Amino acid sequence: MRTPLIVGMSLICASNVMAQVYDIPGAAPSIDRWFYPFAGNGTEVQAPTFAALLQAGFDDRDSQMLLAFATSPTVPTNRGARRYVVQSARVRLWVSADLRFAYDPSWDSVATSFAEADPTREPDADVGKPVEIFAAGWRGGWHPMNFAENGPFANGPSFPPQEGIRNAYAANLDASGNATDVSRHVRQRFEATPLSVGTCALPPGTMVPAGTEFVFELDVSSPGAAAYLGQALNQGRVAFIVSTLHPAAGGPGGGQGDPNYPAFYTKENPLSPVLGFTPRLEMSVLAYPSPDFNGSGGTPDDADVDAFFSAWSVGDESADFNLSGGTPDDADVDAFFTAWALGE
Ligand SMILES: [Ca+2]
Ligand SMILES: [Ca+2]
Ligand SMILES: [Ca+2]
Ligand SMILES: [Ca+2]
Repeated sequence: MRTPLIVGMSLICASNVMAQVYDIPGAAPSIDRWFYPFAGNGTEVQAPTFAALLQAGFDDRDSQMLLAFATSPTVPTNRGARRYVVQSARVRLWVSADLRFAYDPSWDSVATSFAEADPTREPDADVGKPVEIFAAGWRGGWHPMNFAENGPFANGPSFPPQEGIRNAYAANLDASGNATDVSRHVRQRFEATPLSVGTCALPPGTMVPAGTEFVFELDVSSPGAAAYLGQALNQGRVAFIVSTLHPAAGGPGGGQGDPNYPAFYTKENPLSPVLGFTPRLEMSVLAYPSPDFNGSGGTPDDADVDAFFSAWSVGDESADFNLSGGTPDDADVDAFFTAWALGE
């Protein structure tokens, strides 16, 4: 009866490939969407970001850019959200509109965006507003895996305009990676915490020309970001929102007058492939083995313990559960049972 044993071992190896760092060298987005009540269906050639500060009926962060990137199959899925450690992650975007905003490389407090007459308003210490990237939060039954690039801005009508209805939103994260909508944080008077403030090669305060590259080096070390990214990698798609608090010129909701806010190339822009301006994600991920050791899916159970010890007892590298290298030892048993008891 050797054959079943061989089959069993191959399953073990298939579900627990050796300790590995996976690199996403520069993925194009599956979604780059101007996320705005009156925008189109995801095929726009640029995505503007602007604010409708304190304007009833509109979110403060009125016009956002939704980005989603497939991380699978480059990074294997279903190891369990806690089994991924993102070592680095950055997003690159290119400015599509010429000389419309000044470069601000640092975070600004929400109090700098309060009304002029508000006694709690704080002066902005540096010229301009930062370009920020946030985790994406979701409502209306949507999530990164079921939302298409032409998915609905809101589940109900977008007109007349309403606050707080967008299906994807710029989010703060708690320590478990849970999202809170920051789209109205100016009127709700709390700070928004992006994953990164975009930087470029210009001196601070400079008006930004079209074609300027913005790099967002994501904070991957905070517990909330680590949890958020782990959940995304476990499923196979990660989503972000790019947002700024540049007030739109013109009437409520923006869109009139001379624009003074950023806009970014999308993958649909005919110039993006020519000039290399397609948005991209670069990510390096350490993926630990899963306590679902036999790859059966579902909650790890006794069969996974058996499968682990079958590999461990013969010194198989798949049982190096803590990725320390060398022959699997007692520390790997501890690491396995710690993950097994957590159910992931
Ligand atoms: Ca698009
Ligand atoms: Ca500023
Ligand atoms: Ca299993
Ligand atoms: Ca080890």
